[in-house]
Amino acid sequence: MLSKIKLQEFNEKGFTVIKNFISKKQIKSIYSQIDEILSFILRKNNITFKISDTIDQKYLILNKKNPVLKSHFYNSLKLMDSLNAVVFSKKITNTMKEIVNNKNLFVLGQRLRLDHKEDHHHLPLHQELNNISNSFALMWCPLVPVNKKTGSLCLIPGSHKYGHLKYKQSNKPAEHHTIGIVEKILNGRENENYNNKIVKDLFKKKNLHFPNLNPGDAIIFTTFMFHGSTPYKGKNIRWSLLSSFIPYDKVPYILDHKLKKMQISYNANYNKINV
Ligand SMILES: O=C(O)CCC(=O)C(=O)O
Ligand SMILES: [Fe+2]
Repeated sequence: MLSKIKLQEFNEKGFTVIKNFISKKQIKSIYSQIDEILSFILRKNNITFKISDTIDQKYLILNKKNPVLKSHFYNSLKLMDSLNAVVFSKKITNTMKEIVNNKNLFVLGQRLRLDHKEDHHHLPLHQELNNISNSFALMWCPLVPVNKKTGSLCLIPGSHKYGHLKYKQSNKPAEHHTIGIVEKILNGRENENYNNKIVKDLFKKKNLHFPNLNPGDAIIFTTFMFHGSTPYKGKNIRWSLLSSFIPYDKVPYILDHKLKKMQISYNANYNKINV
């Protein structure tokens, strides 16, 4: 059972942290599957590696020797039964049911993200658009320790209360934004007209919250919560597990025969969607 305090926190701040949401054993099962798949790809392609190499080393070797196959591997990670077993575990689904207050969930977008020095990824601040609903919860669970220093997901607590905010570039995927970049905001280098006064006031260094998480601790946040990330500065790879948990009765597509796509477009007015 999730405590009342956590639920209250989720509703008030737009997010909550659950320590040890994923167990050491579950993390191990994911890593061991990754290890086997990576070793298989390297062996089959005659790419030299040592059995004693860590999975991070194996991944970086593949990245260097065959970036295309690295991408194929990356795209396949979400299919791993170990990852899906964790996402669909009773503990996780039951907790997410409490959080979104519905016993009947759709689960979408379960995947692993990898961030490391040679593949400098980070996401500018954004709300979670282009999903199948405007009312759901997301889980972000690092499999390595993360904090402000290592680089991490960060959030703007309470920002969900404004609902959907349209601003410059909000009509495209966050990975294509050239604004709302967390590092720039932290260093006072983003002097941008976001074309929205509320957003301008929100995207400030003082509003950014970086969680301090151990492997398996999860941060769970809601659709309109502004969040982004900074590049990983740790030695190896930041592996993180993500998934969306959607109450089935908040999905316009299942009720509106005129809708051609399940995903809600970036241009939609998310505040007017009333399912
Ligand atoms: O892991 C990250 O950098 C953030 C992920 C995220 O917000 C997303 O995929 O929408
Ligand atoms: Fe996101």
